[in-house]
Amino acid sequence: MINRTLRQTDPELARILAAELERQKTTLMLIPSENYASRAVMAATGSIFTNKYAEGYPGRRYYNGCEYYDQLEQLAIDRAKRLFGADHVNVQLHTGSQANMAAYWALLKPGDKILAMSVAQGGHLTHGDKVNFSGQLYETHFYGLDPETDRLNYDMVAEQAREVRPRLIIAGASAYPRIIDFQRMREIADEVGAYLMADIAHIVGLVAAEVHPDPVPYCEVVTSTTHKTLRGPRGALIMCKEKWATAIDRAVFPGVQAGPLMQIIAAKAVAFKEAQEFGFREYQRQIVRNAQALANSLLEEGFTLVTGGTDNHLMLVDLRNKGITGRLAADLMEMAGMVVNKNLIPNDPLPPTETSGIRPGTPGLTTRGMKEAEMHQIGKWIARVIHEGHDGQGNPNEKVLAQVRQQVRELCEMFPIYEDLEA
Ligand code: DSN
Repeated sequence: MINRTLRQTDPELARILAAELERQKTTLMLIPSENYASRAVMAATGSIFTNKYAEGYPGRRYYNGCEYYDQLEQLAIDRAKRLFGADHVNVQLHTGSQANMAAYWALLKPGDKILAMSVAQGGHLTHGDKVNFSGQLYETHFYGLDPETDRLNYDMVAEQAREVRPRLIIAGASAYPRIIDFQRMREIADEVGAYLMADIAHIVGLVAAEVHPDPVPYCEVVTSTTHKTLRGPRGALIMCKEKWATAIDRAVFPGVQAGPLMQIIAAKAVAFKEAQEFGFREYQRQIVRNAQALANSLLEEGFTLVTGGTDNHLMLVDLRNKGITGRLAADLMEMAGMVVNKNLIPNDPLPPTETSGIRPGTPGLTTRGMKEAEMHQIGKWIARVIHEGHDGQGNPNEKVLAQVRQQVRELCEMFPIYEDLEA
């Protein structure tokens, strides 16, 4: 929080924080993996729980003085188990990458085969990409999307699984706008004798609210982050079947992590409580309705969407028919106050630093209380920026971008966020 103490102790940082608060208040958050944490989540994150080492688990710590840390971690675990109906939950993971690392550590030996969706088709770096530890430690094979539909084709995944005979199949993606059929993935895994892991970092809130099919009954292990659709602190968790509880806990500590971030675990406990409160399900349903409204607004403007639309919180816009790269589109949109990220589209001819697409999402906009009418308007602003916001040579049209920036600012004022935060 920006407060007098910080201003007095470190005015330089306080200035940066004040500027970032202003940015968050006055711009539209269109990055689907971001959200606005509640004041309660931030209060726990910035609390005295930051002061303690608590290596180990509740009742089995390597440090003294952990009475209240046992209580808070158990509270987080119990709430997460209830929220997701999981046999066992580990809440100590610092990041989604470390959650995946610990899951592989528990399930696999170095050199084992993994079958997952490639980054080029919407998967995640930690699902076996060669530049990541997962691609270096394990033999990785990738399934893609159906070239006709850009959707998962489970028969094609099954065929590949029969050829590869992986030890682990991963279901989950960072840029896939459609429902994932975890039951079908389980059938494929069973047919070839593989474990099934779901990485639900993006859709976790939708899963918790039963707006997306639940992977927990079908997977040995489910990993997730806690700061995206779940709207908690920046962090992660692992859920697993009871049979894997000890292996997962050992893989997390001492396997890949040492001291847990107890202030973040406290904030996770808060987020799990908030996710069980009245309103959370409706929030998740509105995220999807908003994504569909934004998708329709973009379609009306002649944009091409990968798969033609969305079932979840994000959409992938293929910009090739607009003669603009994802990088330039995202940069122009930022100048107009709409913060989105560039993203590869399936079989993208451009590298990840340029890309042919953008990946707008609606969790943050929905947290601000925006609904379908606002999504429709935002779609029109995106279209204006991409159609008129540059001269075709990569140079911004300052006048157009300033006009949209002003309209965005006015919309943000109508749907305020962190209004009462001290600046
Ligand atoms: N950075 C996350 C995302 O934006 O999807 C994945 O790690």
